[in-house]
Amino acid sequence: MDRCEQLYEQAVEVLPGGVNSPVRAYRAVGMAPRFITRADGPWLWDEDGKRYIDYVCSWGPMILGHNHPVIREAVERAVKDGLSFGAPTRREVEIARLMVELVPGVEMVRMVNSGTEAVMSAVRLARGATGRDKIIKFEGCYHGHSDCLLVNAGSSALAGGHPSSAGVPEDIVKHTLTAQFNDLSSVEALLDAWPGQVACVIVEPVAANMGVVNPDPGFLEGLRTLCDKSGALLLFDEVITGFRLALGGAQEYFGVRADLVTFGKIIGGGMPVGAYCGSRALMEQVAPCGPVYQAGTLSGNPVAMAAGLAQLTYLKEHPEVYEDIAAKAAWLAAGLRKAAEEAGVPVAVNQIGSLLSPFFTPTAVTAFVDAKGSDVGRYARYFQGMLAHGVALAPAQFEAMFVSAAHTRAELEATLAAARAVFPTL
Ligand code: KE4
Repeated sequence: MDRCEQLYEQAVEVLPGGVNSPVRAYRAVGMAPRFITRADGPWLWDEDGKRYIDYVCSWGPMILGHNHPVIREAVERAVKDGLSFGAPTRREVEIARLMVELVPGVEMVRMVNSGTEAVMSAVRLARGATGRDKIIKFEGCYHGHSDCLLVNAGSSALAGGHPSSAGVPEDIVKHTLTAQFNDLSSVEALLDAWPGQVACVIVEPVAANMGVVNPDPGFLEGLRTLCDKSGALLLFDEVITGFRLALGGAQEYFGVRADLVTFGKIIGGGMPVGAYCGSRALMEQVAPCGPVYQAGTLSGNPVAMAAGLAQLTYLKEHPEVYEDIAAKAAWLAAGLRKAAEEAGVPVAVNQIGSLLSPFFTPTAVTAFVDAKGSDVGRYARYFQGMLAHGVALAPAQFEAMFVSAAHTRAELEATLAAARAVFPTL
């Protein structure tokens, strides 16, 4: 038994599944999880001293790679002034002004402590602003673990066999309507069935929690039109795509404007941060300005703000990062397709910007049904083989791979060499 396995034995005694977030338990890939001791650039090290090329990147925040000096030094400086005050600070104003500058259509920002909290609050605001109860989400999309969004969810809820969670009362779930990603008619049917009752349509502009599935041309534009016609607000959950696809996120990348936008991950630079944003008219309905209540002890935490502000400022000053990481991801995706073809293994690799996902299926993956039909057992064997070759992928099929600015050609080539060795064994 290696040290990770020994530690896991202790962990399961005191933590449900031995983890503080389900996907980390490696249940979808059938092995004991790696316990990480440190990270630097594109690398992780585990308790057994093994080094891995990291494509989880903390599930998205580490767009510049781990332990980036600009972010580390900003945190070190902030810590010296104190960890938390429960009072407004200059940095909260600075990061909010920067997000208003960079994100299309955003006039005001409210900081919270996670993507879940951001989405939960944005849905409450949509309901409060419209006076409507229903929301429309998409099967296989994941928006955090707030009650009304744990319905046909993706990510680890799906991988773990509970896309709709126990403990959520039917009285709450009944207001959450489910459509199909890339199927505008499924959205129109729900809006027609519940005229004047849908507060918002919430979507991951790029579905990244069923694996990566790109929006069909016209899909996001179609959602915009349907929302305008029905009076529902369009809510882009950009916890993954925000500051990842472009500085202005998916709104900039696809040229489609949402009414509300949620963020997490990258805006915290690795610290716990989420945010929901929108027009002044909408956001000034949030307490203390308006009747929609939301609060948080550690919201806008000064150390977390320092990390987030450092990362967003760096990205603004180095926009070339986006072309770099997208090119790296495209090169990797092409290499994976070639390696799988040479091994005679049916693999569909979806890639957009610095996000990519391999699906073990002979078909194209353009909808949730395609992703769900992929061979998750083969993915598990692929994961284990790549890990043995020093490459740490998402420990579940219904996740994304993240490429950072710290991944160099050397790591990408090592990743392809590992894939060429592993594909023929699957
Ligand atoms: P958090 O509460 O985990 O910060 O964010 C929830 C969330 C909201 N919206 C989207 C689009 C998300 O992808 C997430 C969280 N992403 C998962 C990865 N699929 C986080 C990893 C985990 O659950 O451990």
